Amino acid sequence: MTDKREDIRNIAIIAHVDHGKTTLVDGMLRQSGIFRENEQVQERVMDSSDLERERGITILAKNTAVNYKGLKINIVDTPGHADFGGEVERVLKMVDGVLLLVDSFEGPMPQTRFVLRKALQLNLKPIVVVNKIDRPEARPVEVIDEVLELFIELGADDDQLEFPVVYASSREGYATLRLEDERKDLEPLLKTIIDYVPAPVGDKEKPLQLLVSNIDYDEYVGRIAIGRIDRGRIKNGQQAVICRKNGTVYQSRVSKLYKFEGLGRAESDNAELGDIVAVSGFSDINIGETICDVSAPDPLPFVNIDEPTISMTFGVNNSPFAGREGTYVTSRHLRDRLFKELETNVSLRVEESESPDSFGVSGRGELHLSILIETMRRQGYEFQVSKPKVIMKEVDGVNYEPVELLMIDVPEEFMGVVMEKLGVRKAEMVNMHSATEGYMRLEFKIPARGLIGYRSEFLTDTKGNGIMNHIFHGHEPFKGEISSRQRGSIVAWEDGEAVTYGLYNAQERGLLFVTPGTKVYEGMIVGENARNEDIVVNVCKKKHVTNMRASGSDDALRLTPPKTMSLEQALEFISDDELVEITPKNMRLRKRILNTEQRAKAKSKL
Ligand SMILES: Nc1nc2c(ncn2[C@@H]2O[C@H](COP(=O)(O)OP(=O)(O)OP(=O)(O)O)[C@@H](O)[C@H]2O)c(=O)[nH]1
Ligand SMILES: [Mg+2]
Repeated sequence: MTDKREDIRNIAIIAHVDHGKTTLVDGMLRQSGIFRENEQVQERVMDSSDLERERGITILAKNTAVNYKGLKINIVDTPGHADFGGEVERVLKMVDGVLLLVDSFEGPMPQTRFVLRKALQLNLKPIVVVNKIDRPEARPVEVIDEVLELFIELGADDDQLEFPVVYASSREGYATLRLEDERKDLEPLLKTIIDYVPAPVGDKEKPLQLLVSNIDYDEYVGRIAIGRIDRGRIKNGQQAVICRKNGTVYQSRVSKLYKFEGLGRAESDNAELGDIVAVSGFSDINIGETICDVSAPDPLPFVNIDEPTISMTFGVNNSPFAGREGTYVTSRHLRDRLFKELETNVSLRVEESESPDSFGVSGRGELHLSILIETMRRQGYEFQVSKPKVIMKEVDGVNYEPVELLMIDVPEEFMGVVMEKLGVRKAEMVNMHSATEGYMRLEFKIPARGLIGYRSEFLTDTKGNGIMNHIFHGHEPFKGEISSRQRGSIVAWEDGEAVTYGLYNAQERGLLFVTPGTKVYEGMIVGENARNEDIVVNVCKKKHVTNMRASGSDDALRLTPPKTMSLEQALEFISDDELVEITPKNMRLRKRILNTEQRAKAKSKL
């Protein structure tokens, strides 16, 4: 380690969901002067994909860079949602320090713990940023104590415990070193980064080593590998070898080399130790592989990514409406797409099954999988998926199941109902204390199984006033059966179009999901039965013409507005003998066995 890049700092911004990471990047970009004066720049500009913008969350980690007093700060913005933890794990290999953002009101949350643990394990220098200090309910002094406690709990060494603290408001674009200081701009934060995060060190003169931490795609140049140069230098146009994780090696030419600048990438002729670069020319390069000098193919170790906790099947759509709405509908399409996803989605697993039409897909949570489903749907894929199941593990003949740490903030009045519902789901309270303004903070250990489907119930029970967060805790012996959904499905009797008359009769049984004019098929789920059993209803049934005069027209029949479900809600709703059919235009719920008679027979055999 002879060389040091004093002109560079490489950092990642990590935090719990919504603590203000992407907004902070906005502020840094703005104040570094990369935008023209008066240029209209959208908020959270790094959240660039449609899904990220629609949901207001970061899904993929992304690189950017700002210049500060002649130095370059490479920044990686990371997602805070627990399901995308794999994204954080893989990018931490690119940086020497992290900004750990903590909301000055909420304090450390489950994902704060997860990302801090990962950063400490890699020995990265943390800077604690107490963010959102503009909030009237901010309690920065207590939050720092809580953060310190967390560091100690996670076994931080003395050096790591000496973390600097910066107070900030991402949204207002200022940072200060002391609460009483003037709140002006982000300069104090940038200065702390330069002073505290170590400059990259290594050997500039030794053969090239570049660990690929991210993959991007460009229409013109194809796959782009993104990573940091750990050793040596790279030149545009040079030959290099890729060391794969399976030990094989192949050679190709660097056809384009870029460095990050603001929101974009700038072409560059060469780069060296410490630079974070994007490289094209390697058509099937993957995350975790190392780009090396031809003379010295030495791969670098990649991080161990945590295992998936839930899984579901993705199958070819075999409903009567199959193939009508999608562009990619065959098992070949589905297979290729899923295996392609593995190249960049590092914490995902895909397995073939006994049937060529169905694949097991495992991920880190319901959102991890539902984002994949939503992305594929928008790309023109059509398929069907099963209810997510947790992944069990056998240790010495004993069944172990994933257990999550659940943190809940609720107004006191809702505590009773929350505790009751969680009890049924086999949760065990581990901590409870009162937070500010009549809120209680409750902590539970709960089987991951028990959490599936709980979120929507929780929101209803707390009238939208509760906040819940959970994170993988570990595997524990199976905690016993948890009784599932209390309601059955209302199932369509025949193929056709739902009409007011038929629906009117059906709605007496429960809550409908469809409206007059919706095309349905036998075995499709059109509503939720108030009772714990399925019922078959003919929603296509028209009124007998002869009755016309007696009871007035269809218009007189009032239908309650149908319940519209998000994809996540649909996945939570279905039972094991049901599926969700996904097409670019529609989402339908259905029984696995569509034929009413066959379904009844299958059930009687159970
Ligand atoms: N009051 C206040 N609100 C803020 C501040 N920074 C961010 N917010 C708000 O907090 C919400 C989340 O901000 P983001 O920047 O998307 O948070 P994030 O940490 O990037 O979220 P994920 O990437 O999804 O984990 C947005 O509504 C912001 O407007 C701040 O300094 N003060
Ligand atoms: Mg974000």
